Amino acid sequence: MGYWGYSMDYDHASRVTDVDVKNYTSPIFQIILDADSPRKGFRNQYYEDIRIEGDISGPLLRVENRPYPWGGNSNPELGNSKNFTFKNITLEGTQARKSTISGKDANNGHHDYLFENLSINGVAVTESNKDDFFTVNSFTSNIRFVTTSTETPQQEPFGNFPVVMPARIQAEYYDQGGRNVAYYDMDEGNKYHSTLRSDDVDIKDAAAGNGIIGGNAPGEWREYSIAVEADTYELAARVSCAGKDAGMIVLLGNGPEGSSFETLDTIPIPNTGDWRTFEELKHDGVTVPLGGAHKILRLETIGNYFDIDWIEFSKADATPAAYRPARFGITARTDRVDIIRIDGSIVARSLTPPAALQLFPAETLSPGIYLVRTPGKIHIMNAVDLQGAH
Ligand SMILES: [Ca+2]
Ligand SMILES: [Ca+2]
Ligand SMILES: [Ca+2]
Repeated sequence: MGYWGYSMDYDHASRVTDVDVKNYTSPIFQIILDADSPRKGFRNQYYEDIRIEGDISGPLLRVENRPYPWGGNSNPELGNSKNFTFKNITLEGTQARKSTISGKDANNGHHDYLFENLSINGVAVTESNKDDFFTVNSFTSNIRFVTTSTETPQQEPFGNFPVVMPARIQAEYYDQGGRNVAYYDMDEGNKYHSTLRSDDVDIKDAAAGNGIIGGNAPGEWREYSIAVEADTYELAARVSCAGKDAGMIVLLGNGPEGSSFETLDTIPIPNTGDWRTFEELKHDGVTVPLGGAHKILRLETIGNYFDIDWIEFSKADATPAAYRPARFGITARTDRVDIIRIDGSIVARSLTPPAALQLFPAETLSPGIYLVRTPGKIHIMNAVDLQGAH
């Protein structure tokens, strides 16, 4: 692999990715600019995910402005080469000589070269050890060696455990893992500058630490880890919209990677008159055909923009264990609720009347799994404690 000056266009960007090289002993990346080249310098070249196996008898990279060994102008003036990226390049072996980046003079040099995750013989090449591997002369600038994480971030439930359904899920408590893993948002940063999360999802602050997700552009989505049984549920969503033709789909996939999504419901979202006017939309008879202890719920925008506060799954014959990633993970809505530790001790009990939940004492319900007993039913509750979130 190398540059052959006649065949390269000066301003023709190129991209080479995903290559394995074996038993090749000459320089792998070689750019020699001399007067035989028809253009001046090269630009915008991109190499990614290239693995070279074995020792090489020369340098890994050789970039020079000089007469080509087999001829050419003895005084080449070939302009500046700029903007080369070498990303995830691995030489599984040694180079016999140091790599070189060598310009001719101030007008014929090499600038803006980025080496991201370059590894030579098991050593990551960085700013601190680059001189062990590279010789770079003074007719160059902005030659950088950086390492970044190449691991795909893991998708994790926001509150450490999947939310046990039936429950209400605040829209802003989507999974952790970041862009393209736990959510997709089309523009960087939060355009509403909420402090609830700090990523690209466009969260608005509502009262008392509650978040609203706005800026739901078509195609954007967020995912939520849930535990859910196969059953038929009532689905509710609290939304607002001042536009028209808004909507979302509710999908369920296998977790935690969330593959094999199937659509549970399609929710057209009407104009509610104002972005600050919310309505609770309800859909009966939403069937979850296949349950699981760690499934992925995905909310995806299919129409125009809307705002969403939360989504809730409930069953007509059950009390929703409303999930709030706050001090306690439950809101009781029945005349009788016991919260019980796995060892059987009761930590909280509702009083009748009125139907208020009394905790014993209020601050001792630490994060963990509890059983919630309501008349005729036992539920599992995941209580989480998130610093600062209520
Ligand atoms: Ca955004
Ligand atoms: Ca958005
Ligand atoms: Ca909310």
